[in-house]
Amino acid sequence: MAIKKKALISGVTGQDGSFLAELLLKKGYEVHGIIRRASTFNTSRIDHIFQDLHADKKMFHLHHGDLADANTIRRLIQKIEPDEIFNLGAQSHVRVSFDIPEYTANVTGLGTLRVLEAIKDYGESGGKKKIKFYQASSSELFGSTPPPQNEQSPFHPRSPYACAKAFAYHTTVNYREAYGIFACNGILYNHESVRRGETFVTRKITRGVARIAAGLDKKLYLGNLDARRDWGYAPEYMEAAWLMLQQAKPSDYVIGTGESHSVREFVIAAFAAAGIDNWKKYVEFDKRYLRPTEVNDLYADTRKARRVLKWKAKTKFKDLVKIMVAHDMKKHGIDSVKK
Ligand code: NAP
Ligand code: F7E
Repeated sequence: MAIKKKALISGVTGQDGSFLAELLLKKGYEVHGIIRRASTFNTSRIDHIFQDLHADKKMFHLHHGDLADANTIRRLIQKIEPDEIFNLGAQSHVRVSFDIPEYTANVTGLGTLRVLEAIKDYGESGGKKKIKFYQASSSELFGSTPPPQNEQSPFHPRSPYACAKAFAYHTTVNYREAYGIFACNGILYNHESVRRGETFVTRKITRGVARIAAGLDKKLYLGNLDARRDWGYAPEYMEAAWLMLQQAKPSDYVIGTGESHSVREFVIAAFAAAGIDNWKKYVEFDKRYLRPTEVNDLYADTRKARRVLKWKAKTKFKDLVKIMVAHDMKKHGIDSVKK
């Protein structure tokens, strides 16, 4: 019988972590996830996994830990001895990073260094596994670099979040070059789903539209409608993350759809999917949602991912909007989404 691979996921309770856990379990991995202690339940995105597993509960394990706590990270890696580590944990909200820059740098930036140091020490102290490492890098690294961006495009971070991710990106490359660790950066463009956090713009819009359709809200308050993003479907992006660690050599990859749309286009598509005319009647500007420095336009040049990983985004913009609107409408008992 083939030996089961073990994976350790930081950020397992987040959007991506939950999809990645499902994917790896389907592939037969034993999956370990790091969760933060919270005063309320924070496992709603992964609770169903325990129910779905039925008999074999030994395949999915959760451990308390925090990316700010190097001792625990180190201890978990030594105890679990994973084959692959996916570092998805982060303070991941760009707007919030302007309010808590030091915390963001600590978790999103230094957190990556802590995991890599623990991997390095594990190897140097006689650990048997050659642990592979995936870093959740971001298109935010490109910031004001004009699109399309690829693996060679210069970085120009425009937020404390992006600065922290730039530190993490370069640390990942450095540990690969300096210590021979199989470490990859997945430079992922925005990816969304029904599990997207409700304060990111796509989910805020689909949730708001559904609440308006249900008569619960009269207005949706948004910031900059002109920003353009390359929005893809999150489960597909976790397949790309996994593929990176299955290659013969470690490398860095840009992952996106190759198309950009404005926030305004997302709003129009979401109201249309809900069958509501005249979106302008409902959308109000609120300057609280502006950022001191904005990222205007991002879309990916994904030739490398297509060539090496044989990966390509499948879900198109309009379908993504419909998936999210349908889900949020259903919560209020409304079943119809316009074709
Ligand atoms: P998310 O939904 O915000 O999830 C973030 C995860 O990190 C959550 O599980 C969160 O735990 C955990 N976390 C936060 N602070 C932590 C800490 N101090 N120690 C340990 N874990 C901590 O983010 P996501 O959308 O799934 O994104 C996953 C990763 O990809 C992040 O690193 C993000 O920056 C990056 N990324 C995302 C996108 C995107 O479009 N989604 C694009 C590029 C890169 P709680 O549940 O307890 O809060
Ligand atoms: O903003 C504009 C806002 O917060 C998108 C994270 O996953 O993707 C995400 O970062 C755009 C920005 O995502 C509102 O100004 C307008 O231009 O949904 P967002 P993000 O900043 O692109 C990257 C790739 C990551 O790595 C991050 O972790 O939408 N916008 N009005 C608004 N944004 C929000 N949140 N709320 C508004 O009301």
